[in-house]
Amino acid sequence: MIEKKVSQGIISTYFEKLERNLDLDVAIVGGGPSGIVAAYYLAKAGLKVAQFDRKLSPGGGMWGGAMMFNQIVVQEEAINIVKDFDINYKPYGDGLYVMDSVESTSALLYKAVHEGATIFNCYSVEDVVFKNNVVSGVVVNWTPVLREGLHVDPLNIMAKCVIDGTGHDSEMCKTVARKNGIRLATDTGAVIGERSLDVVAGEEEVVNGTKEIYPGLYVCGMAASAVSGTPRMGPIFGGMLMSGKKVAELIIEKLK
Ligand code: 48F
Repeated sequence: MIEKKVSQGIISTYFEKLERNLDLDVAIVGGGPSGIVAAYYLAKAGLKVAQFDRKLSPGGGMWGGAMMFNQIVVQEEAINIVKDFDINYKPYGDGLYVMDSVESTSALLYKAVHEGATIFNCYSVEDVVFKNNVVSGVVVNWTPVLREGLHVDPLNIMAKCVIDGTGHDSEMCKTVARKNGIRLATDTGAVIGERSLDVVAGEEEVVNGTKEIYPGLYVCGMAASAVSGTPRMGPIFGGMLMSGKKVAELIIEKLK
């Protein structure tokens, strides 16, 4: 009965994959470009890493380029990362390069999973596990359960480190600060909120702001800008890639 075998194949391997990922080195919340880059380098270093995105198609804001013109721009400093992912790029002058956003996003996703990271799509992270004042895991539920407002309890996934890669909303940082009355490693102790657009400052400061923002909780990408109150930068993606690589390096150093 091939019909039964097809279903069995999916169910048994899916639950084996889920069980294997109940205890992680790193849980990444959000499947945007910075988080995917982090997943790739963490997996490459041999760490057990899973990434959770609430959407059917992870990739965050990279698919659509700018205003759905599906090209993106990357600066010279990030080209080594682009090469690690085998993405085609064209020089455009002034130290800038252009890339196809669909090729770029799919390459990031493919290489991260191929390197050993697991991506769970349609998962919303609704909270963290908070033990002895350390962020120690994530609390997950199906996105459709949350959208429908169904009264269904979530599951817990333990992790030595959690990365907030949720983009402009910096959801994990906000949740941890609000629910536990703690101070984050920002100037005010709270999520400051991103500032208006400035490409040069935004790109530099998103990398500077990529850090352990609270014990066990790291922040990368636009979430790092939002938390530390630095400018947005628009559809230039070098800072996102460099932020993802930096957060991976910080965690590899910590867990070594
Ligand atoms: O915003 P997003 O693309 O993350 P990023 O890595 O990159 C930002 C750029 O795309 C762009 C930019 C570049 O200059 O400014 O905006 O910071 O992707 C964030 C992902 O996180 C998912 C969301 O679906 C998106 O794919 N996400 C957000 N909150 C949750 C979540 C959550 N609570 N649980 C699961 N996924």
